[in-house]
Amino acid sequence: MTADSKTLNAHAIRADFPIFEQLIHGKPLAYLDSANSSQKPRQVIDAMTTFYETSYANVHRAVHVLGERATAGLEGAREKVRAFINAPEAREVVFVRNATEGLNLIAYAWGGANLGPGDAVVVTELEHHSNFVPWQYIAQRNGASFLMLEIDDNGDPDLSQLDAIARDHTVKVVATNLVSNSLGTIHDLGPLVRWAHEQGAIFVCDAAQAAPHMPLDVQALDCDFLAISGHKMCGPSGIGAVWGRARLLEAMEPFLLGGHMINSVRYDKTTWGELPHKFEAGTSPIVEAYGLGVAVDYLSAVGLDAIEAHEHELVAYALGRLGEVPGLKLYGPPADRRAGVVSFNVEGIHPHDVAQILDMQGVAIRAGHHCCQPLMHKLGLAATNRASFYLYTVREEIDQLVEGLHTVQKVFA
Ligand code: C6P
Repeated sequence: MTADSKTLNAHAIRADFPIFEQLIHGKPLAYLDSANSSQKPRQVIDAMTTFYETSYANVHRAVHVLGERATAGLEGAREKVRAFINAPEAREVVFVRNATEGLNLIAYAWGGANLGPGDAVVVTELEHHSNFVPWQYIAQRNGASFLMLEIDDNGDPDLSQLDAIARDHTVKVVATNLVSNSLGTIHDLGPLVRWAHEQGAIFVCDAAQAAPHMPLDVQALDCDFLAISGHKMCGPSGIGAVWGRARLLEAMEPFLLGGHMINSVRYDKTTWGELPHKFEAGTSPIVEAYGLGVAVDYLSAVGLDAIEAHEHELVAYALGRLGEVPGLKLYGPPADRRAGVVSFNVEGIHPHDVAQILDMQGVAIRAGHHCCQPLMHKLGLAATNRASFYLYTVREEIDQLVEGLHTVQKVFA
């Protein structure tokens, strides 16, 4: 498989993922919960084990050979993430635990210092709580307004509200996701980014669901900050990254304080280290970052274009097959406008019951509000079922889901 391939062979890719070598409740595993967290290829698992066995030590503070190897592993991963998102400089890539921590870093360190009365933060009704609650909290704490763009009948943020917002507020932050985790919508962020910059605002992109599934380019997006999570893109848990423009990061105060992030510490004054260290207090998630770098290599070798095309194809197939299930309601846009996410409800059956009976048949989906309570509120729902796909997902798993849903309906008949 090369990065030039337009298609991928999901059955062949699947063989890289040891998790599929088992039966769940005596059935083949249909893992349709990748938007929650992805499975890991042997390449990542083995590379991390080898790193622990041959190269592990703390980073940036040891002169011995293991310290040098570990530091090279961590910094090599930073460069891989830089290239993956086409960031100008590796020092603009800050390692964090996950997208949530990354978005908190931006909200606290940038928002905390730059928001005040008369200012506004604009998010959308489609945000995950991780790109909603930190902004709501910081805006309210600083006396700024927190505004939410409602969605229109197509499920897209309604941009007709922008003029009124610009008239009444000084907009300082616009923060949205690129791919919705609940509906799978791939947003055309261009108009909103341009509007944000016309207002003199920064644009914060939550790319937690985009990074695993499509090519990312922070320069083409023209965003100012972007956050990703490693565990959703074949990497380990406990590692994510924030990218920010160097001039913004340099002007910001740190988020967490302590070891490693300083330049000098005296009784009366402490000065901060250079980027990215200013934002990486304490011992880094060393092997996790290294593993994320290997995951980036893995995804790049398959090709993000190929992954995106594979997911569009799976979503189209899933929407067709799920349409055959009586009493099933689907949410979200057409297949060509969404990543590998299908949200649905089965008439008269609580999503948690659906998910539990599917689990007995080896089918793993997520049921709940998906950390998107404002969106659920708009849709008038407490929860949905959500099946989500990735590069290792095959049509047979979707067939298993559909069969499972027929069983769910029989159980509840
Ligand atoms: N969404 C889902 O099942 P963390 O938990 O920090 O790695 O990612 C947070 C996050 C931020 N933004 C979006 C768009 C997300 O989808 C998520 C995580 C998971 O949809 C867990 S709630």
